[in-house]
Amino acid sequence: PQPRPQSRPLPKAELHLHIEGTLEPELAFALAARNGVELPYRDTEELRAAYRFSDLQSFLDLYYGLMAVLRTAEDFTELADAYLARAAAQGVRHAEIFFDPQAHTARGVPLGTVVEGLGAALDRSEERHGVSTRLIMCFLRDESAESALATLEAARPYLDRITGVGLDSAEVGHPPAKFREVYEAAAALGLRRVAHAGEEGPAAYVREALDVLGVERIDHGLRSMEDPELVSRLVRDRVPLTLCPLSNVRLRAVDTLADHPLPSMLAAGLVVTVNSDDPAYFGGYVGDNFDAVRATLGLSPDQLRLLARNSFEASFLDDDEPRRAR
Ligand code: ES4
Ligand code: ZN
Repeated sequence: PQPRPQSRPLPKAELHLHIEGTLEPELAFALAARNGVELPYRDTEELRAAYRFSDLQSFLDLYYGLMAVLRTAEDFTELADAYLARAAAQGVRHAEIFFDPQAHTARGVPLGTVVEGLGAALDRSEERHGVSTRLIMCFLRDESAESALATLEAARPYLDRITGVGLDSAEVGHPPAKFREVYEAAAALGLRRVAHAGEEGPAAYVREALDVLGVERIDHGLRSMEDPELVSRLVRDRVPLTLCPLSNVRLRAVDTLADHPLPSMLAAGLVVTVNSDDPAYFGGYVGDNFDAVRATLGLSPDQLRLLARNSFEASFLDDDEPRRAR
């Protein structure tokens, strides 16, 4: 049965959200027309029909391709503003937003265009949507460590807008340790650190992200469950894991939503949160993810409230900042 959306959604923070993954087919076609970009799809239906992912890589191929429509600062402003409006409607009061600088600079879109464009939407987000924000710059792990370092260097003029760094894209074969140097440099610049790990890659990548990169949060971290000693450590140190249930189903990290380890992760005492990852591609925004796990995994109201509380605890909001929650 379709989950019944909550009439008054739980206030929550979203901590795992790729802004490029909020590009809805309708906006993609509007931007393509405006920018004179030709898309290899006739219309939005044909595009949506192409969302038949078998794994992370087949998703990433489509995702990077569709970004061709994002050209101007205004495009990025519209993209972020549309996300913030949808997120606010689903109870999001705080959003920590990933972006992929290299996916844009590689196509000739300057980093300043991306950051200023996103920044314009973020600057008015509290006023317009009631959502506080942070921006996290992700390095593409299937690109070289040198490219990541150059990206960090290029971001220096914009660091007042950037809270932290992350690591995303194709995981297997690109272990965290490849980025030791760039994470050391990021830490020296006062940036917070997170990384995708244990989505398709093994639990060992989760350990390595903690030990070598010094990350404060793990994005996904699903496969941590294969390593009981690691689970104990994550519980003891209260390392948050930003789970994305609908993403895991679409990218086949789990067979079905009913098989998702979220309940056992909660039972183990892990600080887990629920997030949308790439909502335009994976069938829903963060409230839709909450609705789906509630309906399919039978989470209790207390468990749902715990997930929401975890999201604020795991955020990079300062303790004295208004969190617009409760
Ligand atoms: C991503 Cl689901 C996922 N995993 C890794 N990298 C990504 N970039 C955008 N979505
Ligand atoms: Zn992700």
